[in-house]
Amino acid sequence: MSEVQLCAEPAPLAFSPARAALVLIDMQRDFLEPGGFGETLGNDVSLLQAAVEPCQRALAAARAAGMLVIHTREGHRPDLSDAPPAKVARGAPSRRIGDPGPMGRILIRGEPGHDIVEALYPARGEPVIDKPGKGAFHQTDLMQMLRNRGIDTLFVCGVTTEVCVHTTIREGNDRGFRCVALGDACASYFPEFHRVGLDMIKAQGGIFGWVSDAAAFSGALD
Ligand code: TIU
Repeated sequence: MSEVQLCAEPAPLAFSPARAALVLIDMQRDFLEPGGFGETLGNDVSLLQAAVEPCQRALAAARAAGMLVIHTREGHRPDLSDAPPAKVARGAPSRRIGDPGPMGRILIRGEPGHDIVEALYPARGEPVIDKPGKGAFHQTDLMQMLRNRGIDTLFVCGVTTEVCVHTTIREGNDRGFRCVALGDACASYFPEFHRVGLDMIKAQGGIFGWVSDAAAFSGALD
């Protein structure tokens, strides 16, 4: 497929699907289901469910177009050797990273809660990036993967808009990628942060990216 046009803000964007990747950020049970890390921080996790269907739509379109699809998961080694104490110390004292929860140890790799929700489960061959931080580039091999494939444009979905999605878009923008948030395929525990988070990306002529949605993305690939 040659270049296609995407409706986006602050301006439309032409991209080549062969040089683009769909990046699904942290659609993990620990963030979307009761009992995980998100809830331990005091959040209403049901607010994130709104992003699942638009993510499914974007995922189906990217797969059908043969586009690179990358999934990320936030989490840590079982011995917590990669978890900064300043991060572990946050949240309710009895329910912190590494503590037992209803879906296994909270935000620990290999535990059920750390895995991706069933509706968006990675297909065979789709890379899954395990990241210790909020951004998907920090301490991961994402940059190498994108460089190896000649990727220049990232479509970013997932949770939460103002935390891991934002950090990843900011990191990607600084590394020279054109980053597009698919707004309805992102969600936050704070609807206001979601809205303003998307506004921040596209303000000032698209200061660090573009904002579009799952329908426009799948329509562009049709
Ligand atoms: N708490 C919150 O909003 N987010 C995170 O801790 N991680 C992600 O955004 N994935």
